[in-house]
Amino acid sequence: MTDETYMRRALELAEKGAGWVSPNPLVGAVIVKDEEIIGEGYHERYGQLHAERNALAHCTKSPKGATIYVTLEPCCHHGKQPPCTDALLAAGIRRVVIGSKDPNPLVHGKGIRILREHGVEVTEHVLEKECDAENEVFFHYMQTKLPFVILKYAMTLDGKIATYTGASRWVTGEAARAHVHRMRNRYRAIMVGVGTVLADDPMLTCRLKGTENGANPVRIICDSTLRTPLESQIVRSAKEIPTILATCNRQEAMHMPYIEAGCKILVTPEKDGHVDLSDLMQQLGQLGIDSVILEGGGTLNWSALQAGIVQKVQAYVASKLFGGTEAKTPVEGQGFHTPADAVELTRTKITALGSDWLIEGYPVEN
Ligand code: AOF
Ligand code: ZN
Repeated sequence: MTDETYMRRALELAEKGAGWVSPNPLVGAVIVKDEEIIGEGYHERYGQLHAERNALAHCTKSPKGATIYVTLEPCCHHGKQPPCTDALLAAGIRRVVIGSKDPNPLVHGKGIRILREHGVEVTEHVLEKECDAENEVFFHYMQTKLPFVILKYAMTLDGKIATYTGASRWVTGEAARAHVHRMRNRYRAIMVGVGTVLADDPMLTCRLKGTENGANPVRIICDSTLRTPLESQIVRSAKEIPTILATCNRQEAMHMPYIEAGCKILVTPEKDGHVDLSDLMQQLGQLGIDSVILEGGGTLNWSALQAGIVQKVQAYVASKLFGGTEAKTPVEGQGFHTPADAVELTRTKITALGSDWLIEGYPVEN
């Protein structure tokens, strides 16, 4: 077995924390002695044990002299949990194999240094690209204090998100829709415009199949003038599922009924007659929200692209055609003047989901 093989297992374990550790990183750890895995663990819940301590706790044999594979550099600071470096040294771990360096300034390289100073052999950069990708949200949030925003939409092969009558149930098939719900579990918040609430009265919850238990995302409605109906499903369930209304309306008397219903109100300056999305992202970041799925209509999506807040695009493409000059498309607004002005995506990836496709990519910063 190679270092990569064990690191791949550590990555699989890290993934199990998806949806439960935000805004902390997803971290997995595997302890190996004499070519045998003697302990495994991952960061399971925010505020709880880190991956390394969980793996040590699950060891079936003494970890003295063993090697630990961990997807992220072990921490060396006191946060909600004590330093993992202390636990590794106390357990007599002889070698530490690391995927990503921790971008947290309290750790960043210091964890590695402490281990080496104590005579532990440290191997860095094993499956580093994969480990960095696993924590793309954590890296972005740690470095910018802004949420990682995923622009998500489902469209037909001719680029429509609904028929000309506005009907959108369903554009894609079941496999793609199940994937959407896994994403709602994975990311911390979901954002729509008030138009979507008025048209569809959605719940925006995470509904996973079978026994899988999904965490509901925080729901954010961009509603510059506060038109969200008090009797909408989202407002009526705001005491159970965190809900934020982002508005330019500063009249506190207008806020009161929403606050009484359990909603949180965030006021932003006005930008072209809408909520200022850059300002909103700063406020969400301060609230600890590390990631947002943007399921806007075409107007909100265009504003988000123009504001430069989008880190990733996820387009679900159905193998069908709706046609119609009036049928809505994912990104509306004025649009760019020339092809040279376009938002370009890099590191694109395509995945088959039943008879549909998921196309993902990262906007190139201009
Ligand atoms: C690790 N293993 O499993 C995790 C790490 O408040 P705390 O104590 O949970 O600390 C959170 C920070 O610790 C987080 O920002 C990151 O730097 C590191 N997370 N480190 O070695 C883990 N979850
Ligand atoms: Zn730690």
